[in-house]
This record gives sequence, C-alpha cells and structure tokens, in this order.
Amino acid sequence: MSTELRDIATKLALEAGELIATRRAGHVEVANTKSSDVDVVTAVDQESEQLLFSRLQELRPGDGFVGEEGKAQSSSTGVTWVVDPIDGTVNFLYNIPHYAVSIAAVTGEPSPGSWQVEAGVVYNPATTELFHAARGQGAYLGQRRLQIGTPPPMNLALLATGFAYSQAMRVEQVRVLSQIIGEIRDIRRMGTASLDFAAVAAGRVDIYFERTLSPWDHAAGELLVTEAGGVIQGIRDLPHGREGIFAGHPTLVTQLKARISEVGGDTLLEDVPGWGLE
Ligand code: LIP
Repeated sequence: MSTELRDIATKLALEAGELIATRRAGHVEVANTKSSDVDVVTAVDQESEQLLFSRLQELRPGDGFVGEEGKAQSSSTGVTWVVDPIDGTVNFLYNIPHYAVSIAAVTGEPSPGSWQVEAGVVYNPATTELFHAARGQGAYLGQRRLQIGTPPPMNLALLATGFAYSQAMRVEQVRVLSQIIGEIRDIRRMGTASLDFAAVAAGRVDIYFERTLSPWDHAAGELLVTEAGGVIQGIRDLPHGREGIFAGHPTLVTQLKARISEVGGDTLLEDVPGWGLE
C-alpha cells in the first residue's frame, strides 16, 4: 500500500508544482493573514490545496484530508492525506526559490505521535527536486537513495531551525539559539520545514529542531528522515509536534535535546508568554 500511496503523492505533487510554478511566473500577492500579520496566505496556496483535495477525491475516494488552508475530510478508508499546498509561503511570496508541496499519507489517528506515515513526498517546484519515501522502502531524492551518515561532533554540526509567526515566540526562540550558537558549526534558517527535513535526509544539514510547527509542515518530512536512517523526537517525553520536533542522527538528537533542555528551550508553549498571539 505504501508504494501506491507514494506514487499518487508524487503524481499530485508534480501537478500542484506545475500550477505553483506557473502562478509564480506572474504576480503573487497576499490574499489573507492567519495567526499574525506575518503569517500569510496567497491565492496560490488556496488554489494548490483545492487542486490536491479534488484530485485525491477522484483517485482515493473515502480517504481523509487535512490541509493547511482549511480543506478537511474525515477518512472512511483508514488513510488520511496531510497536505501543505505551499510550505514556505513567505519564500514563495518573495520569490525565494525554496518552497515545497508537502504531501503525506498516514494511517491511524491523523495527529502527530498517533499516526503512522505510510508515504511522504516533498517537491520544490523552483528546483524540481523531488524527495519521496514509502514506509519500509527507503528515502530518495529523485532516483538517489538517501542515507544519513556518521554524525560530526556537535561543535561541527550544521543546525537547521525556524521561527514562529508569533513575535513573542520568535524572541524566545532566538534567546534559546543564542545559548547554543557558539557550540555548533552554524545554523541555517531556510524558511521551509518540509525542505529542512529533506535536507537532514540528504545530509545537507546535520540536525533540525523547530517548535510551533503544524502537522502538515512535518508529516511528509518526518518519513524522509526515518527512511534515511534518522530519528524524529519531541521535547521532553512528549510526542513530536507543535511543542517541538528534532530530526537527525540519533546521537545528535540526543545531545541537542539535552542541551536545549539545559538552556530552558523546552518550556511548554503554554508557559511562554504570548507565544500564540501577535
Ligand atoms: C513555515 C515553515 C517554516 C516555519 C514557518 C512556517 P508555512 O510554514 O515551513 O519552517 O519556520 O514559521 O511555519 O507557513 O510557510 O506553510
């Protein structure tokens, strides 16, 4: 089943990618804002989600759907599609060629920590890089198999991370980062979570950590990492998800998770003043 779902996700990611690339060649503007005035959505995000929702209803009637822009359908088949129609929307808006269509097929309760990701595809229409994985079948960039290698020591590790749309939470995230930046090689804040997971799987960064992500930001990417030999963990003893998510070689994840805790970077979001507000 996982390879069939991966093949459908690949087909539809390419279809949505063609729409996105065509629209990006023209004028793109903010259609609306969501959780804050910097959390934007464009008409292309909405068009891409509508395309993916409609095509999945054709190809996989009865499957569930959870989309970033609000499309939702409960599942009668046990499979649910978790979709970010354009991940990295700010990059897309600024025409920075680092954004992706992220499509995952999950079974079980469609929430992080409960779901089993069966297939994941992360496609960058600007570069045409296609990352894909089916559970138990490995992770690939195109036809190239991905395998996370021996990790460097933490002081030579390249860390990918990102920041929340809440200004208060961003200030807190930078406080935490300031405590560890002198202990790692460097950071990369590339603006697209799904491509950050893909970068871990492809060895382009050594480890990734971010907080306040939504399920559609990481559903596909987490499978890329685990199928490439990495691990996905949450903060403390929590499941991975909005509270926090680590991705990478188990040795580095264990080390970074402990260090983040030491500098108070795993305070529960509810205890971070203003984390969810503008
Ligand atoms: C984005 C993520 C990014 C994160 C941003 C935002 P969006 O998703 O891909 O890693 O730092 O805050 O959540 O909103 O572009 O789909």
